[in-house]
Parts: sequence; structure tokens; C-alpha cells
Amino acid sequence: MATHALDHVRSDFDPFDANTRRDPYLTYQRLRGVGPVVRLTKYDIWAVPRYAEIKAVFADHTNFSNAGGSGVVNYFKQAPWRPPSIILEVDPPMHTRTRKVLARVLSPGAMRLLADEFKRKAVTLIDELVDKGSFDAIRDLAEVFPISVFPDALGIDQEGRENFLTYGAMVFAGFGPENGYFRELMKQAPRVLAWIEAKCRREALAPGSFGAQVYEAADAGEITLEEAALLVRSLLSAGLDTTISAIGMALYNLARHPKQWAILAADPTLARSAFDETLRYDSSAPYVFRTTPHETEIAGVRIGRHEKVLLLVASGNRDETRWERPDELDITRRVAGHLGFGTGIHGCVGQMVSRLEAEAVLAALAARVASIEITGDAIYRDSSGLRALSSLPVRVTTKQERR
Ligand code: OVM
Repeated sequence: MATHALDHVRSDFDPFDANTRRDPYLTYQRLRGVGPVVRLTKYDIWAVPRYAEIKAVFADHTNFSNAGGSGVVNYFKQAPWRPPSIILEVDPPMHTRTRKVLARVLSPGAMRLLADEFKRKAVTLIDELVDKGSFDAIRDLAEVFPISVFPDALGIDQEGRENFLTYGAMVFAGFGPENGYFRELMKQAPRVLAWIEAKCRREALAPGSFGAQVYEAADAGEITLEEAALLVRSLLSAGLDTTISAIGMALYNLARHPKQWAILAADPTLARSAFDETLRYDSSAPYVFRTTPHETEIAGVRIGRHEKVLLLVASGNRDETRWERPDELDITRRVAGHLGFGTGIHGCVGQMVSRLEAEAVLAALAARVASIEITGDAIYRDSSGLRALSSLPVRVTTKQERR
């Protein structure tokens, strides 16, 4: 074999470029083909495209830290745009303490208390839309349903709820390089950050809500009052834009695959696994970073200290060595083990809320709708941190019409 000066492969692939993001899967496939870790020359970062190494890095928080920031900005070298998250952007032992609090607030028992309300609200909204026949699956559904349930569960009042969305957009745009989209959003920062701070205060949170329960953990001495406010901020950061994007992408991918929709319509109890399969097939949170606190290695390739490592989750979810027919959407497959919520100690703590919301929407729609026709352009949102649509015009045919 020839000897190479480099023990790794380089690529000029730009994961944050708007055009690349529209259809990244062929590029992901090529990256998986060239090596377990690839140097992305445009940003001087490492990218990990295969399932096995992504999973291994997720499992190794000592060599791959979250304290360096979950986006492209390297907090070991550069100041973050906001005080770091005390659950996402920290390592153990701090993380162990804060995670325990949110894991309890968002536990299966908490989900059982919300399930009926989520289902009832989904049926009401879906009935309205299905009666119209034509609607925008993003603006009228994916963006409407989470806003109708999550802020209430969190415990904030009606005032200024639109700021919730703008803040989520800032957080996820802040994952990528500082671009025009991020700068434009940040013009609203003074107003939005003041609103966020106000909504994280104890007085702003309804009794019994997720937010109030975080403060109860402070009363019990598990966390400080300052930490309680920051954990509520995490719920405000990660609780809405994420589910909107995921539900939107689920609707888009099911609409694009009429046979899969027909399977779901025939058996709406498949809604939950259908949602997970869409998260595998077309992950709405397509990547996340780790940062090396010291020199380490990935699959034998030396990685220096304070390097950013981009985990291409959406690529691992299409890895042909892990999945049969990876490029096929198949809502009946065994999809457990997909990386769409991450995995390991930082695996999405709110994933059960997300599944509850998506299941409510998809099951209600599948109960009434025999087929979905896309009637206009699917428009992608210009966020570099999330894969999401801003518009998807559809027309639905009900089971009654079909008969
Ligand atoms: C947080 C946070 C923000 C964005 C995403 C996220 C995916 C967490 O502030 O804790 O998880």
C-alpha cells in the first residue's frame, strides 16, 4: 500500500451551506465511503459520518466534551453568544445533577398526565384542517400544534409567546457559523432575551407546570435558584423549534411516500414508530458537535486538543452497514437505535414529549385522511442548526371521500 503524508481524508464539504443542506444525503454517502473521520477544510473541523463512530463518540464524554459548545463555535477558544446551557453544554458532574432534574420533570409519569390533553387538542386542530381540505402542513399544522400544547405544559402565560419561536431560531442558528440569517435574527435580541429572562422567573410559571417543578428541585436543594432559571431556559430553548421541525419533516416525508401514508392510515397505532422512522430517514436535528478537552483518537486517527468534532447524525441514520435499505422510508421497520435524538448521557431528555406531540398529530391525521397530495413547493427554513420546512402546501383526501 502507498504511504500517505496524511492519515485522514480532507473534504471541502460545507455542512452549513444552504444548498448543501437541501439534499445532503449523496454527500453523506460519499463521506461514509472515504473514512471514519474527515477533515472539513472550510471550517477546520472534524466530521464523523458513520454510525459506529458517531455512537462511540456519543458514549465517550471524557474524550469528547460538551463544554466546548454544541455548535461550531469553540467555547474553549471563543466566547459563546449566550451563557452556556447548564445541561447541554456541560460535562459530569455538573451535568449529572441538572439532567436528573429535567429527566424527572419530563418522565413517563409526567407524559401520562399530558397525553389525553395533547390528543384532544390534536383531534380538534386536525378536524378543522381536514374540513378545509387544503392547508399548509407547516404553517397551519407543524407550527401550530406544539405552540398549542408546549408553552402551557411549561407553564408560561400568553403574553409574547411569539418570542419563544424567535429565541429557538436564535439558539439553533447559533449552532452554525455566524451568517446573515443569524445576524438578522440577533437584531431582535434585546427584546427577545429580556422576554426569555422574564419567563424563566419563578413568578412567571404556573403551579404544577414543568417550570414550577424545576423550581421545586431548587427548594429541595438539588440545584440553586439561578440554576433553576437556566434549566427553564433550556426548556424554552429546546422545547418548541425542535418539535415543530420534527413534526414538519415527518409530515413532509410521509406525504412524499404515499404507500407509507397508506400503511399508517390503515393502522394509526403505527404513528409513533412512523415518527421515529422519519427521524431516522430525514433527521430534523441533523448534526451536533463535541469538542476534545485533550488529544484523543477516532478509529485510529489522532485528534488534537480543543478540536471541534461534528457528528453527522443524519448520515449515521443512513449508514448502509447499520441499516437495511437505508434510503427507504419504511414505517414498519425496527427503527430503535436511530440517532435522531442523540444517545448517551446527552441523549434528548425531552424525547418523550416530542413523541407524544408527534403521535397525537399523526394518529389524528391518519384516522381521517386516506391520502395527502403535495400541491406546491416545499420551502426549507434558512436555519443552519435544524432541518426544517417553512411551508408545505397540501390537499388531503378523507377516508369518507375515498369510499
Ligand atoms: C439548552 C439547549 C438548547 C438547544 C438545544 C438543546 C438539543 C438544548 O439550552 O439546554 O438540546
